Amino acid sequence: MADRLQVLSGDITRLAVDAIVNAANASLLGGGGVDGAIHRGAGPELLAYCRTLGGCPTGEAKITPGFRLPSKHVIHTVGPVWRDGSQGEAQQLGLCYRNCFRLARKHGLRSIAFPAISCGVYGYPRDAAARIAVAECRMAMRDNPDLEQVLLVAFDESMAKVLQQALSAA
Ligand code: AR6
Repeated sequence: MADRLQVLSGDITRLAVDAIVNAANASLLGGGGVDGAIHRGAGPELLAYCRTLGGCPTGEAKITPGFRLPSKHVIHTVGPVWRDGSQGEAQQLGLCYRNCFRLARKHGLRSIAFPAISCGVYGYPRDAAARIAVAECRMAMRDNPDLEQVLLVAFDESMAKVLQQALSAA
């Protein structure tokens, strides 16, 4: 099981997996960070498609094609903005992962890559977010044997370290 869940460093938009996850905002109309990179990689067709979706509340997820990306699909989810930890942030972040995995199962996906949802401009403390990510991935993989590969993608080495620590701690 450990092999099916891995930490990877690099640019998530380069990955040829069944789905990459986008850390989007509620409009689903693009933004900075990983969201911007995904829209640049997918091309304008993604924005046109997203305009038909009517946005996405925090904690939920919506699936689109990957268009010009090497990944077949993009699963867009909206992480919580970190306030002080007492506003349901942990529950909402857990829901993001859960709803992405629900869509993966519904669409028969076997490989999925996540960025560190909410760990950029949304300000979620990285170690706490990494623990949630690992726990949710493990649970989803237990429930869905069709998931062959789950990648936690870090864009910089410090995030990779935090994710790796969470992976080996549990
Ligand atoms: N590949 C993998 N990870 C990346 C990439 C990439 N190409 N680019 C950035 N990251 P963020 P959030 C990492 O800010 O905190 C957007 O404007 C980054 O280093 O992209 O959920 C949306 O539209 C960080 O570790 O997402 C929303 O408004 C992680 O991805 C808002 O930002 C998440 O950082 C969402 O904020």
